Amino acid sequence: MFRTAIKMAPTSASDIPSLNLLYKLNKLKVSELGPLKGASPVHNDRIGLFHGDITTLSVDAIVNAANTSLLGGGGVDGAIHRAAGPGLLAECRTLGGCPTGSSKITSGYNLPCNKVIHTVGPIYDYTQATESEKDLRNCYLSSLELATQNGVKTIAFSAISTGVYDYPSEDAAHVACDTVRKYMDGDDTKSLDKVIFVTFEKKDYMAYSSLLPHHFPPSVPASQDQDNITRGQAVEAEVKASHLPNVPTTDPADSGHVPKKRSQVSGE
Ligand code: AR6
Repeated sequence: MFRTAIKMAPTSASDIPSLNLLYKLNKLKVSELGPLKGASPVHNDRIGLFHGDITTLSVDAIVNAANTSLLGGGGVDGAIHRAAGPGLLAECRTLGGCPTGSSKITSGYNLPCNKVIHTVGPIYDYTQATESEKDLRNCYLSSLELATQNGVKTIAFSAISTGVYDYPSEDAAHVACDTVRKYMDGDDTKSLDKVIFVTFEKKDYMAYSSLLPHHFPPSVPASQDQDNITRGQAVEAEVKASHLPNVPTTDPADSGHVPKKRSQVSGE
């Protein structure tokens, strides 16, 4: 029997719900931890949450969780290389690798995005947690800096290091949210139109759902905001509702990713 692969239409940045919309629709709840000191709702229209395959996103740049060789691997790296085609590997071969915590940029080739930013996350080390956190922070920061330097307006991050590299999901989501928020706080020119956090496995979706409201709290309690929803916002909500992630009950079909097996780590 023949099986025909069904290619999903790419999802654009504007199709991905912002935190403001997720709060209005009650898809994101106020954090039980309360807002982080210094956190505010100012960026909530420019932060998005997507649950699914990053290779389907038609944004300016997607961020790959690569290894120091930059020559491909499993997990999201493998998915990106498969979808981009051989041109991506050919360009990666010219880059001379990349150290942990740093990032390099290439074209997107057959992907619906324009650019791929390849960042190298830390292999999580419980005995050197501070070092791992510093490296992960630098991944997000160097990717954001590269994005700004290259005129990238919409960027989607995979959950760096939370797969084969074993970084605990909640700790990694905290680092991701904190680094992005601080970068946006300091970005007076508003160089970025949208920063999207992409989650693939349920554990990462749950981590972001609980930590995003801590770092990017709603302006007013969600219940009051729902009462104040305007007609325009209601239409916007209806249009985007079809793209909203439901709380997943299972993990997505494998994309070459085998979670949590140190023996899978190669190429370093
Ligand atoms: N779309 C979005 N996210 C995905 C996808 C996808 N198609 N596939 C997996 N993820 P991992 P790491 C998520 O293991 O931990 C590679 O072999 C996944 O659920 O891809 O940084 C590299 O070459 C997880 O949340 O990257 C390196 O050797 C996140 O992507 C090594 O793995 C990162 O998981 C890097 O390990």
